[in-house]
Amino acid sequence: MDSLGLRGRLSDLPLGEIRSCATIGSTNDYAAEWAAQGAPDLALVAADEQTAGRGRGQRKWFTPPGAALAFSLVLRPKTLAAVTRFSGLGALAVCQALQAFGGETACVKWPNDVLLNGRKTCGVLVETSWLGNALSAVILGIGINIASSAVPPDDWPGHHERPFPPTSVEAELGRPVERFVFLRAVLERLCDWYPRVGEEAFVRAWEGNLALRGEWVLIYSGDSDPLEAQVLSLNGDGSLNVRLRSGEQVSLRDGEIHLRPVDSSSK
Ligand code: BT5
Repeated sequence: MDSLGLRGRLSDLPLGEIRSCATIGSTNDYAAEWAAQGAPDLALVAADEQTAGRGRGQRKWFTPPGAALAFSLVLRPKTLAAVTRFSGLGALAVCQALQAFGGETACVKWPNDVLLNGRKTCGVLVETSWLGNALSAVILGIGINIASSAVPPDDWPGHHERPFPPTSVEAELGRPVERFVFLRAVLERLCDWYPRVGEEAFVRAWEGNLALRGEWVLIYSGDSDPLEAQVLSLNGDGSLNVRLRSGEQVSLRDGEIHLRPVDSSSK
């Protein structure tokens, strides 16, 4: 199954196996099933369109045909790295690919978004499969808006008002970008960083591309009142160090956490 013709384009990358199709529910769901059936490390599944693309929690991810990149990798990490690092792996690879394409302002909004000119071009969704107590696979899903028709319309049911409005790579770069050329650029960087995801150098590269560093943000987690804090740095496990107004430093773990600049909180 390779209806997007990706095997020929990506054959020299160290991917495990490549599958692609025109329409799928969610590439993350497909990858999780494939992992259960024995998909190899760095197996890739990509789709032109997703009918049930997912974000974190109950949120939806908009992926109309012909405009976006939607793909998932099955990872079988040999060394146990904190799962949060894999969100960083996906986001850093996209961020660096955008920079290589001339998007100098590309940065990673912790934990799982990539911004270009302060707008969301990409979301990363990391999920895990377990066999008993043992991690069997990490599913790393990435959605990137390439053409402007990939951007969810305001009346789309999954739309939420956000301080980082959605945009596309082409809209921000002001030129056409061939989707699968960009996919290749992302995967090159991802395959390059993957063996080093447990290293300090990886965390420092991720941290070097963090959005909102030094800025005061509101941190939303679950239903509790937002906390106001200053973004400081990343820890080795991928958690984010912040300083509260009281001066106390705390570290945030991935999950249902959202950062908002303080001055956009009323939006
Ligand atoms: C994310 O979640 O940003 C992770 C999105 C991951 C999508 C990929 S596509 C391949 C793989 N297969 C899947 O099923 N998923 C992954 P979160 O931070 O929860 O953001 C979700 C929110 O982003 C939604 O509630 C919308 O407000 C917004 N959104 C939905 N579609 C969007 C799009 N195409 N571009 C920008 N924002 C979008």
